[in-house]
Amino acid sequence: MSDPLIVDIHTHVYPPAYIDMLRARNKVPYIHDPSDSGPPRLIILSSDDDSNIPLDQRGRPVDSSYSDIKVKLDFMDKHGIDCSVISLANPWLDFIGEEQASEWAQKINDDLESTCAQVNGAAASSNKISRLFAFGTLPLGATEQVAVADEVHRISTLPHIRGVIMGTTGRGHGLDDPELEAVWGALQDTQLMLFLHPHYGLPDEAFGGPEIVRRYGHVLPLALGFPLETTIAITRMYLSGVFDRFPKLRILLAHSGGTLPFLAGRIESCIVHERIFTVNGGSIPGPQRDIWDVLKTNIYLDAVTYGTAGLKAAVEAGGGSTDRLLFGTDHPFFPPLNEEEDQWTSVTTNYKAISASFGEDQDAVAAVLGGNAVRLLNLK
Ligand code: 5CU
Repeated sequence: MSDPLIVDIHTHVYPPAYIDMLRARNKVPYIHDPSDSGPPRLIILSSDDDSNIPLDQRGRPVDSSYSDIKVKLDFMDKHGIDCSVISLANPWLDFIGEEQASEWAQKINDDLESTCAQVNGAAASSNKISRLFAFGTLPLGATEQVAVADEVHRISTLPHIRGVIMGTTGRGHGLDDPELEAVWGALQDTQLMLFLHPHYGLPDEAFGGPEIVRRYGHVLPLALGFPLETTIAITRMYLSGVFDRFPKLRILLAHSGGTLPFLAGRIESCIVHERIFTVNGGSIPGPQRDIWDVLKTNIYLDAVTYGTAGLKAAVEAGGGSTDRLLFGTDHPFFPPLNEEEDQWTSVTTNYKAISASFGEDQDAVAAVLGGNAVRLLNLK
């Protein structure tokens, strides 16, 4: 069998204009340039902006890998990645309100489109597939939800946009918000994939308070807060009947669905044992479709889980076939701590987990590494 195509569907960028905007801010999210000319600090998580930590050490260092597409292309070459579907990194445009939200969304989406066009135009014609595609971003803070839906329709006509990335708060009130109905409708009509990604984690109290969070750096917010945030968001969306009203939505969940594959049975069982949903005074029934049906029909999972147990649960939750699981790296997050390292451990760990989980079936490995992305996102 020839080498499989490798497609990275979980890989982020901050276009230079977005970096400049973060640099001009002094509250989360922002970039701080230390006085000692050390590397700039990216302070985007609420737990990053801790007044007990000196400003010059808050957050994490941010280098050109976050914004320079050439660095992304080098990273792809180094890790054997043929094609990447790039997306704006968190917290996207969540903090930008009203008319500025639409301006920024158009700017970022047009920038992503032209970056893909330029890179693909310059790439060797012998490549098996174009180098770059993108998930667009949405002006979720716009005054009217129709402005968000309009941007979905607009970007669906751009040649390299294959979906949109969205955080778990939607328009600020979670994904069961009626204010998102027009957005779900637009996504269903255009069949753009929605890449649902966490950013806010859980309140510090869930981990024992800020001191405990600080003690363990980013481990609690990223390892536990992010996946639980995703699980809560998609569960609220499901409970409110979004998948009954929009049965053709396509959603890609970050980090293999957080903990959804493991908890789906428990969610289903609790619904079956819940007599009345108190929404609207108890007159609204719970979801009509069972969660297993939604997992098999509407939901796709990335393979960014760093272990065989998570990957196997992801496949099992989707009905046992590997055709809903898609390789990703999370670049530029989780760079090696030792700069001498050639390949990133965060990436090789995922490659190894895919091989250890499905290695007996080379077709399954090829599907997860790239075949599924090519088919589902119509990559050429
Ligand atoms: O694990 C991840 O996906 C990330 C991410 O996307 N952004 C971030 O700030 N940290 C980790």
